[in-house]
Amino acid sequence: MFSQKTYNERRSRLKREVGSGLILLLGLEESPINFAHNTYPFRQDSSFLYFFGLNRPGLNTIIDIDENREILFGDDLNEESVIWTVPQQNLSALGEQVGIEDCRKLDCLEDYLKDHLGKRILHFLPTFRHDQKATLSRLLNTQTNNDSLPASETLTRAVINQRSYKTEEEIAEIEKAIMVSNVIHTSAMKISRPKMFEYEAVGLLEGMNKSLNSRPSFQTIFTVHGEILHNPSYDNQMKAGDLVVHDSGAESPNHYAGDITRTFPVNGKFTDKQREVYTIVLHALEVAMNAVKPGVEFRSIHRLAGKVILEGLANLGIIKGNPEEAVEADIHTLFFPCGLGHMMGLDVHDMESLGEDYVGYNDLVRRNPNFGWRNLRLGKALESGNVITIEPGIYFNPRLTELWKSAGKGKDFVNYSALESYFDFGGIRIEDDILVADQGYRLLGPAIPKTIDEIEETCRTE
Ligand SMILES: [Mn+2]
Repeated sequence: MFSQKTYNERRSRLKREVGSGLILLLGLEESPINFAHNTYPFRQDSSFLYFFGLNRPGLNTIIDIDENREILFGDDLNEESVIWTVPQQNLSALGEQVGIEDCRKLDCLEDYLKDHLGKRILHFLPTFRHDQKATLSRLLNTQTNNDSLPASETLTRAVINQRSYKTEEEIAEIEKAIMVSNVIHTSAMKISRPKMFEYEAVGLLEGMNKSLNSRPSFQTIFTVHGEILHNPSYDNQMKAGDLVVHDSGAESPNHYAGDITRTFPVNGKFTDKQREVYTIVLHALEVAMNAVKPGVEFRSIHRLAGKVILEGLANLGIIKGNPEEAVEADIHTLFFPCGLGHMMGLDVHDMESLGEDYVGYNDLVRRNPNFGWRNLRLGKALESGNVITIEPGIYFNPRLTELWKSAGKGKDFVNYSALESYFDFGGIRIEDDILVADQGYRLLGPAIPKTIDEIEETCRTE
């Protein structure tokens, strides 16, 4: 946990920005897998962590701006708990750690709301879990079903506005997470070999994550079919000549995320064809990073990366015509149908539960609804203090290619017969995490092997 001062300052600022009313900030409950007492590992809501720091289920809070009061609601463990759990701090001790003096039993929250609802503005954030929606629904004493509950736009925007700019202590946390990623990614390169199954590698790598007192910040992607962007299975047997796309992250002790992708050859040596495509993606990453500075719209950097990718593919004979015109015609989306990056912080896709468009877009920059572009989570101008990922890729997806070809899409720019020889290639993505700084960017965490030479060298050494 950070110091009490950090949480006090964060809440003070929130109160100033929201102005008046009551803020109801719900913590999360345990989430059952197959029966009530067999639960997923607990992880607190990120906005709750941001303002209250407490990673424990069964807590809710009220920030009463008008009466300048902050209340933590929760229950102390009962006597029988001595059988089941280790001693835990009681509620008032928890509150004290994060600067809250007023601590009350959980069921007092309902009474507090009853006394104040109707007379005051109530602010709450969008919910993303059914149990949260149900709790909110019960607390508001409404029959309205789930999604129609109106979250407070004022509060949502205020929270996003605070969480979008990272302080030095937050950046230090993110860098701790990337230190773990460094160990995991270099280990992945060393341990992977032909005949090994993907799940064998993933098991070792996630175990390594745990052994460093950390945990994955999202579900690991580790696949020889990198052309499928969210490939959730690890059933393939790796073979010589395959490329592995390994996209994973760790969560720091204070719950900040890292998100790193590396692509490497299973047998430790890139083929000429793989080197050619890898070089394009790495170049796109470098060009994109060098374009980062405050005031630059991220959508323009995404477009720039798309252009670099098409120029590279033109050199390989896959693209014909002018790359500038090709990118204007959205041809890059055939190879790069996802976004160049996203905000990162307490969530790997930071604040996504609060609404992607609030986080990544504004009145000046609206989301482009076209294929590929609509998956870009961040489009607006970057600002100093933002932490973002940069993750260009080239994906040779045979099914997508067939769809385009049969629809006659992109025929003026795509040499489909040349492209067919890449149908067994897979995909390549390279991803780093950066801080937008006053003059440009700062690479976060240690330098993780990234060039062809560095990767082959890492694969070679034990
Ligand atoms: Mn990412």
